[in-house]
Amino acid sequence: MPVLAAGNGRLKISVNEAWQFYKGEIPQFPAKVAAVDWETVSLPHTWNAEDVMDDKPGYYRGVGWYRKMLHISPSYKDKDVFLYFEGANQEVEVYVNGQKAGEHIGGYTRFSVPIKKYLKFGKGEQNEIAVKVNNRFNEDIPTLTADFTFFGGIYRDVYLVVTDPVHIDLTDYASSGIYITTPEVSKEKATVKVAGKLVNSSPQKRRIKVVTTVKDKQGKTVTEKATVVQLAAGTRTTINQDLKPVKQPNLWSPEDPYLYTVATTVYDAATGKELDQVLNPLGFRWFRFDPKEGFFLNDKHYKLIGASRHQDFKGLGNAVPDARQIQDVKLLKEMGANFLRVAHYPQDPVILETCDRLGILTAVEVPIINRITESEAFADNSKRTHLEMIRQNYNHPSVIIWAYMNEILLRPRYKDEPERQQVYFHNIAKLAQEIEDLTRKEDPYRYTMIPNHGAYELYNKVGLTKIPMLVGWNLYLGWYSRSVDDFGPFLDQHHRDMPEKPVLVTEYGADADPRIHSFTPERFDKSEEYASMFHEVYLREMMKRPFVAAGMIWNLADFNSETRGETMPHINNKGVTTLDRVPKAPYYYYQAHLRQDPFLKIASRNWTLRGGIADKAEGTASIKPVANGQAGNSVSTQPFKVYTNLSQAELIVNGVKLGMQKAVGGVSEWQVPFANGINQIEAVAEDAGNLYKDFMEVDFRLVPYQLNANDVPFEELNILLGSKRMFIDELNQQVWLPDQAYRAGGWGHVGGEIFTFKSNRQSYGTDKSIFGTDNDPIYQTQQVGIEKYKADVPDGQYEITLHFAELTGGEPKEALPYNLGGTEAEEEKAEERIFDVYVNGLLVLEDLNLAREYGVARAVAKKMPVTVTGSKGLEITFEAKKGKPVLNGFQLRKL
Ligand code: GCB
Ligand code: CA
Repeated sequence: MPVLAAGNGRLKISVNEAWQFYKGEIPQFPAKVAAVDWETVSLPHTWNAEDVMDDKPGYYRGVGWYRKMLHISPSYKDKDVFLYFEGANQEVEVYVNGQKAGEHIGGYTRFSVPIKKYLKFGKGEQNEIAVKVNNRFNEDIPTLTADFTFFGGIYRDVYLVVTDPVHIDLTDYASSGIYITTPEVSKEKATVKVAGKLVNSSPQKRRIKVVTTVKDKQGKTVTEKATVVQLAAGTRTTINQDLKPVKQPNLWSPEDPYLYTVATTVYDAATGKELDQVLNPLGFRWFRFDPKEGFFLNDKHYKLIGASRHQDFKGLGNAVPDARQIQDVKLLKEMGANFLRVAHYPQDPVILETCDRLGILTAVEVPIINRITESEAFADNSKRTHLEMIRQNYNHPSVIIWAYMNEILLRPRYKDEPERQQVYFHNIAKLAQEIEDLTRKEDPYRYTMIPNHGAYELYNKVGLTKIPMLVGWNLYLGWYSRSVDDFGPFLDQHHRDMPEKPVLVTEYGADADPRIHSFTPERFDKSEEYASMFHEVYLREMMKRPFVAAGMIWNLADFNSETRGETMPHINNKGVTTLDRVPKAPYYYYQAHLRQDPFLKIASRNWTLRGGIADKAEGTASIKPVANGQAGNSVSTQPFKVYTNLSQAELIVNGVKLGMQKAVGGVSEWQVPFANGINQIEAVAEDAGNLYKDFMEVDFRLVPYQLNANDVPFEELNILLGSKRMFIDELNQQVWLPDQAYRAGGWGHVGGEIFTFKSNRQSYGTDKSIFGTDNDPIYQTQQVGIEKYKADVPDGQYEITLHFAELTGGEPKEALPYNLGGTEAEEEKAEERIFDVYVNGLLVLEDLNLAREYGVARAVAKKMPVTVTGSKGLEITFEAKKGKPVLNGFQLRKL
């Protein structure tokens, strides 16, 4: 299909509206369709937008039918007619008026179905289009397993295409039918070659003229070639055209993504009538990867820094409108990136179109992930999808790499049968070699790549670092394993062992749940602060090493992964933006490093609701901020970061200057005294006489250091037990703080220890998602063996809420398609516990057995009013009957 608009002689128009949809089989199709309980939907559409987010494991993977009546103009009787699908996941059959017109396998590539011979052209006559789509697991179709959700449906646009019987082929793997190459490009000149596939479906032989015109941005023709060919009736042919070189071409680059347009027009040679036209983009550039020095485009060195992107969006699944997808590429460009890894599968055509326009270089790949099936059908489906990918995207100047096989040795099959495993490895290498050979033959002008996970020896042993031209490593040192300090040495080892092999960091990232923060960030705590640290280190280490050609953040945005539990069930939180593309701090960090224009942003500028305990030394703070017009001098001092590419920045908090701080590695940091209520924070930097500013308001919930102090009005306390992280509950506008050991005048636990997850799956607290709440982090940590919880509140009326969840035991989880550090998952043992809870001596919960009464991993919140008298404060006592008592969360509210 034309990547740009269709020209004269060809009609291409979307048919997205008013499809009827039915989730399920229609066993007697085409009979009985009328009896089906259809609902009306519009494309793009998925049937999994909701069930992937509910508490029940799994989601519908099976058949869905779509049906639509289409009136076809009688004037198309002498034309060819096609349905063109941009993508449907993943096995598709297309029926026209009850007859099967075509089928397609693979959820991420386009396909066109000729439907002419099944159509009725009578005036007012309706044609029934029915499409059966199936997203079941099929062992012969990649992807078999992966860390993302396989949404079913016709989730991209569908078009009706009408052409003259003589036309440029749109059934050559659904490509545009035109393949443009630029074998030699320099500043002085560029050669252009075009291979065009032509069809004559008419019963007569035809003489046609094919004119290829290259136009610059202004529409001026810079080179042109006409070829006259004879097309026998009912045949196809390929023509090859060598165009006169373009002198002094405008080169395509990230700074100046200059695009030419190639129009291929087919005329009737005798009458001169235009029969068909297809437009394609053309960018002149040359490039190479050097194993020592990295990547060069047009002889200029570029460190390729960017991200991978999944195609889903909050609430929409994978059925995302074009305009929303284009925004993602803009988001990447605004980050200052110059690279997009289109992972793990080819995406909507607008993605590469936008990369061409914005100057983002790309790698595109087929979704062969984690494992293969050693069947011929699997190999055939893999290769065909790969071929579709190449042909459909052949003319995009933004594409420089074709990739395949992501982390194919992640927990390889047959781990207990070494000999069988060798055969499996051999079959993987064989398939890789076949795809490699196919790619080099199809497209000798681009690079090939396999992205591996960090099992360095294994990939070398199986040969997967030798077969492709480029080696990609997906590295999570400091996340799934070891420490961020091991990242640099890993790269150095690659370079020592394979000095001739260019290396790209095809993935790296750390989860950040934007609701979680910590000033003592740790691996797996999901705090924005840990992720920031991770990205700061990784970018620095890659920048230091010229041999590292590229780094691709995993991921541009959070994305759906149905099997995931953890703090935000079903979502992988490694995005530098959220599921609806709100930037997290690392996004701004990249802006500070990658953007050329003066840049300054508050790192956690979207963390607007915060809280903390008043500093101990009351009244001695050097400044006295005023919040809400109410004077007070108690503050909570917390670290605060600004990202900038200027040399220094200043911070002004509630009108008080906190001084200049030098930016070290793009980071300026202060200790900010937050007052209770609204705090105004302004960051300012100066460059060449211009001021650059960022501003935010922080709504700060100050908690008194002493509960009986009157410098801070006490309202509520929300405490996470067994946790060093904070949790922001936006809905309830509550800030949850980490627990502390009890201290007099304050609050805290007495006895017990932090819950540790006894599984080889890795997690901060449990990785189980918690039923009955969206605030999973409140329940995912706990104090085990707790004896008391105390709060030295003054006499008065309070409400307390005790939060519990049983974190041990439950259904064993199957090995999940992620967690690169771990081996096969195993379940930790269920612990039996029965305990009593007393509040100021009154038995409030007797024989509490969480597992028995509520089941494993279910949120239990017990709320009760309490009157405190006699200056005794509040004391909650836990008495074990069996096993160890636990407490996950504690809330205290003044009535
Ligand atoms: C990987 C995979 C990617 C996962 C990612 C993760 O290495 O290639 O599909 O989403 O790790 O977050 O675990
Ligand atoms: Ca589209």
